Amino acid sequence: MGKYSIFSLLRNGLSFHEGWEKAWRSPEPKPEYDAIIVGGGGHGLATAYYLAKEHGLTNVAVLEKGWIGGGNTGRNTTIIRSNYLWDESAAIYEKSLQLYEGLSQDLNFNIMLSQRGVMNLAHNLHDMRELQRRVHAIRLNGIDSEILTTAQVKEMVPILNCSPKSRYPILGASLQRRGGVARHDAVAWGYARGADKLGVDIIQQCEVTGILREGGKVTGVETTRGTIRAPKVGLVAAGHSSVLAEMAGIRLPINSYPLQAMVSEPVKPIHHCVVMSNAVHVYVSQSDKGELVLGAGIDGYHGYSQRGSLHVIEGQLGALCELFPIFSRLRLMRQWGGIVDTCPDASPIISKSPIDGLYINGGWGTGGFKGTPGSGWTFAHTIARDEPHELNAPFTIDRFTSGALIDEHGAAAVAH
Ligand code: FAD
Ligand code: PYC
Repeated sequence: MGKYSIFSLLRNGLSFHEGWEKAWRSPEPKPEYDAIIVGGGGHGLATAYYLAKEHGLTNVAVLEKGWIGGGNTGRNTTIIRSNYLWDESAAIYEKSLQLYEGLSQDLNFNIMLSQRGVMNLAHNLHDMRELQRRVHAIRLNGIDSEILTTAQVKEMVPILNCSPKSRYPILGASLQRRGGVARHDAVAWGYARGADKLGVDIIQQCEVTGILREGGKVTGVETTRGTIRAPKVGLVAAGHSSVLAEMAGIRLPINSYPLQAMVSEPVKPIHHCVVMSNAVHVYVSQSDKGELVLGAGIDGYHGYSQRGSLHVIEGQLGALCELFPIFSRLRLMRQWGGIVDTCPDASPIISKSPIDGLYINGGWGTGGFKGTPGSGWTFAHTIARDEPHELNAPFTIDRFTSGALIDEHGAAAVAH
């Protein structure tokens, strides 16, 4: 108890936090590990955590070129849900949501999960039919999802402009009540702390610059901190998946785009669920601090900048003010971007590769935060056993040559 008392807080504050126990170590890289994970975002850290926890593989390093969670993990708008069309996607995203539901307890770290509901608006007959078809498919998979009438939408979100005369009339919506938000940094930090405690080395400021191979097998990586050897290497570098794969001579069917978001000044609680509009490319939730968290679609051009274009912001804010006239006088505080790697079918790759011991996880596009626990859990299985779990077996690289695509453009929602 004394450790957490007000006196302890004061003592640590006055001593410039010198006495705090670090949440994870900062070790020097060893010359060799049993497995290396490239990328210290949520997916990479979750993979390392489950490798250690579920498979007893603890001689593992996570190599991160910047700081953990500094990529898309710390830049996303924190929406989680499992309302996908196809059985393959429903299974893996639902596994992820279920892991999220127990994650604070599992990691003993509050990820601030708030299952406040995710609503997708329909503005025309096509939207409505797509949502109805998807809600039926989701329910057949035993996952919660429902269709709302315009009146039910208005009751749940009174500040939405539901007038039939509005520029974007609302014909109805889909709702997943178990969907919501979770604190993105906490997810990365919780997994980092959990993995570190199990013996995983988390090595920041360590960029992978080459992938070592001998006789068709991976043997390690070149980094800005020297050569590190391992018989198993997992690439989990969203935003740079194809750059990393190229180092091993593999060409991925991935396109990289900036995706941006912004927050308003904080206001009193006014918006109690997540509302997304695919057709007009805007979505909004309210953070615990009171800021409105606003997102849009991807930029129109490929790029590796973490900024985004002004015209996307103009379109997004125009749509926001049509849908929520009450927000038109809000001031915006910050805007930023991330780099999203999109696959042609808007589904991820969690797969073995043509090189023995090299595994690839990427292409989560605009929607991988919700997938973080499920991705790490299935990728750890794939790496530890050298074969996919049944949940990620459909998400191979081969599907782009076999034709077994998993088209999720509808469920990928606003951002595609
Ligand atoms: P990252 O967190 O990007 O981790 C990859 C890491 O790899 C980075 O830290 C990077 O520095 C590192 N790396 C790259 N190259 C190297 C190298 N050569 N050597 C070592 N390390 C390297 N998804 C949702 O589900 N819900 C949302 O609401 C949502 N909103 C989004 C909003 C925005 C603005 C953005 C940009 C994305 C959003 N996403 C959302 C998508 C989601 O953020 C990503 O799909 C997800 O975070 C990917 O996680 P990750 O751990 O794979 O990637
Ligand atoms: O996948 O739910 C999502 C999402 C919301 C915003 C960006 N991606």
